[in-house]
Amino acid sequence: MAQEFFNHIDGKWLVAKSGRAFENRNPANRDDLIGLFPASDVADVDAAVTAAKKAFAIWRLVPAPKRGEILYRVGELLKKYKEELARIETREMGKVLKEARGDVQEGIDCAFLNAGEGRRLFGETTPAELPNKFAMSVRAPIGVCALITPWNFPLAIPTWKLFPALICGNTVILKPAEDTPHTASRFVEILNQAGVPPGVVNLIHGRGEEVGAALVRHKDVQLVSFTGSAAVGREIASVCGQSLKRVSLELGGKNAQIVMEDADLDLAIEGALWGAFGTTGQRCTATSRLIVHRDIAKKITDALVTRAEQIKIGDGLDESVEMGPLINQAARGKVLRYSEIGKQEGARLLTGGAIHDAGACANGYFFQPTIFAQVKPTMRIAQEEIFGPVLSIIEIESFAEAIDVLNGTAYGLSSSIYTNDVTRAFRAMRDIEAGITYINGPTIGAEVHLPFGGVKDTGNGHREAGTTVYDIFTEWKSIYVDYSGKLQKAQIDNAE
Ligand code: UN1
Repeated sequence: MAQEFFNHIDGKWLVAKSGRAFENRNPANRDDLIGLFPASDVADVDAAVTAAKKAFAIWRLVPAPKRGEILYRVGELLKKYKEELARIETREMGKVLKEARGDVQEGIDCAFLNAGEGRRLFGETTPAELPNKFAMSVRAPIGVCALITPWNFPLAIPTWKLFPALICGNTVILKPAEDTPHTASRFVEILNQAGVPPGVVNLIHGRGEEVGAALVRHKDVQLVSFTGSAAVGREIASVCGQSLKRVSLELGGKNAQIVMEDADLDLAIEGALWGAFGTTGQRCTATSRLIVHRDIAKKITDALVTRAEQIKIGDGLDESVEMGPLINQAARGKVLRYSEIGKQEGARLLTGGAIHDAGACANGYFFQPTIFAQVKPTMRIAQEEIFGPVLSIIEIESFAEAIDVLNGTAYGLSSSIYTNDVTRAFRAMRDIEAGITYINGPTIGAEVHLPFGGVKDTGNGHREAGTTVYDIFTEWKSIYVDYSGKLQKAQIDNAE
């Protein structure tokens, strides 16, 4: 019998009201059934929103430092269960254990960062323009927040959204991706253990088309925070636009690493391998384009191909494995399609480009590390998000051309340049159109205390993490206190 998992509404673990359930299987081995999860619909969403709305009336009045104390306990428990959580993640998502531990660590970092914010959440006090008058701004919670999270960081991304939402006094409905519901269930158990009161965090499993759509349309949901594809992001934004709901979107990327001829080439090669093939290329921040000066292109390309072919592919639970599977059949189909498109467009396939189903990998969604050379910046493989282990190498002749090529896509999340020329480094920091720029580091590896997000089609202007995330999860309220005892008219009584 498969293990059964539940929704969490108002402190209770419940099956879907319809009684339906869906299967969650290991992408490294389809025969491994992880469990059955509720296939929820609008009725379950309604119940969760009602619970979150009721809990908000109480939670918003709990002093933020007290809310922070709960988050400190959550951080301690995430530390305690780090290994268990990492193994759950690897089994349902496929990333190798070392990376799954990193994903959990990002959640731990996020817990402590937000716990501390419970004693800050600073506003401003300012002088007033009239005598005997006081002015300040404070942050106020928004209400019920829908958090719709992806499968590629099954713990870290829910924590990026949920901890700031809670510390600011909001209540939430978490809707995790259908491919990684187990990590989310275990996470919510831990939140309960830490003392999060009933109704403050509700968990609803199910499909985006049902649960996500119902959340986005619900009149009592005040905010939607979504990480996923640009196509779905556009749909969510247009629905939220109709009801003027606040919406924060973290969407795709087509991130590039530039390597100039003056760079430390060994370092650049290490960076490109990690950026392109880490997490099987399934990060929004993954390195998908390598923009290389033509004088060093051959050396870099040869080394990358040799190294890519040595990457050990397999089940991420095996500590010696370096690259796990793709998340599901559809994802692998997409990566295979793009490999075909690259060939048809005239790029040169140097290695990979095919499914990997040898030996123990026969039952999973594995794909070979893939490298294309002679890629033109306008080709589809250089423009569209693939979300897999595919690297396109583009040669350039100058620094200016490198920046133009890097900026020449619809997205702008992460970016990187390898150079030892300080002038080029500073110009890149200024001229690259992206939310994140690394100098002499790969495009992946953002830390939780700096803003995370991007420009252009990567989002709608918000930044998660850092201190900027609190602008997503609060309303600013300006407060004036007049203690003059008389009517004072701003802009009029104090005019010249
Ligand atoms: C993502 O892929 O959506 O910067 C998040 C990084 C990680 C987070 C990635 N810390 O690669």
